[in-house]
Amino acid sequence: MIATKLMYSLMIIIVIINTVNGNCPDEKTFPLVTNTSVNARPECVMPTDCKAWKELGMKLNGVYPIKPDNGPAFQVYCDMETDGGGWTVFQRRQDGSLDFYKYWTDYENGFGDLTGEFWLGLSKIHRLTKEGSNTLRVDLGGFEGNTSYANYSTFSVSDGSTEYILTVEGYSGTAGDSLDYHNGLRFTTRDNDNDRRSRGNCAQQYAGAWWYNNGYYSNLNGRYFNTAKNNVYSINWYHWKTGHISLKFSEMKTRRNN
Ligand SMILES: *[C@@H]1O[C@H](CO)[C@@H](O)[C@H](O)[C@H]1NC(C)=O
Ligand SMILES: *[C@@H]1O[C@H](CO)[C@@H](O)[C@H](O)[C@H]1NC(C)=O
Ligand SMILES: *[C@@H]1O[C@H](CO)[C@@H](O)[C@H](O)[C@H]1NC(C)=O
Ligand SMILES: [Ca+2]
Ligand SMILES: [Ca+2]
Repeated sequence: MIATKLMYSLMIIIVIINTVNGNCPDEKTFPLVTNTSVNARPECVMPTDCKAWKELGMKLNGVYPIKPDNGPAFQVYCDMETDGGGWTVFQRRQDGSLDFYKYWTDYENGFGDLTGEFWLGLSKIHRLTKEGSNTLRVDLGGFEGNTSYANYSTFSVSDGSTEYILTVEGYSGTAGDSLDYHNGLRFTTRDNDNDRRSRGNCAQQYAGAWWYNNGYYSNLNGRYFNTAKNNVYSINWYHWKTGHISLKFSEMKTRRNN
C-alpha cells in the first residue's frame, strides 16, 4: 500500500522532471507570470528552490529541478519534513562512501549523488543565497544515536571572485554554535589556501575543505570514520561533541526566509 503510494509519487516527480527538460512545463504544475493584457504571452517559470516546490504542494523528500536565477537550472535534494520543510539540501555525509578530500573546482561545481553523499557546489550555494534573507540549518547525528541541529537566521555565500565568503548569524538550536568562528571567512581547499593560518593550509592539515580560520570548530567535509572515538581531523562539530568525536551524519540545507 505504502509502496504503491511511493511509486505513484515517484512517477509524478519523474513526469515533472521530464516535462521540465522539455521546452515549456505544464501550466497546471507551474506558476505563471501573469500579465492581464489580452496580448500577453505567458512565460514559464520554474520553481526557484525547494521552498517554492513546497508552496506548490510537494510534500515528499526527493530530487527536484530548480532555477534560482537567470542561470541554468539544476537538480537539488529537497527536505520537505524538517521544521516545516522546503529546505534545499547542499551537503550530506552518512556512510563514508564518498571521498570528500577534493580540489577547488570540485567544491566549486559540486560532486556526489543527491540521494547519497554529496556537496552541491559553492557556485550553486551562492546562487541560492545571494538574494534576500536565508536560513541555514545543519542537522547532525552521532554514532550513539542522538541528533542535534544548528539554525542560523542569516546565511549567504559570496561568489567565486571573493572565494565564497561565508556569512552566518542568528544562531539557535541544540548543537551549539560552531560556525561563528568561521563567519566572514573564505573557503579553503587542499589546492587553494585562503585560511587565517600563515603556516600551511588547513584543508591539507585537516583533510577537508571548509571556511577555515586559524583552525576549526566545525569540519563537516572532513574525513569519514566509522566510529565516534578518537578521530582527530574528522567530521567534527566542537560545541556538540568536542573536536575529537567523529559524527555519523551531517546535512546542510538552506531556506528562504520569505
Ligand atoms: C504585458 O504584455 C503586453 C503584450 O505582450 C506587453 O506589451 C506588456 O509590456 C506586458 N506587461 C508586462 C508588465 O510585462
Ligand atoms: C548522546 O548519547 C550518548 C549515549 O546515550 C550520551 O552519553 C550523550 O550524553 C549524548 N549526547 C548528547 C549531546 O545528547
Ligand atoms: C530557525 O531560524 C528561523 C529564522 O530564520 C526561525 O524562523 C525558525 O523558527 C528557527 N527554527 C528553529 C527550529 O530554531
Ligand atoms: Ca586564493
Ligand atoms: Ca594558510
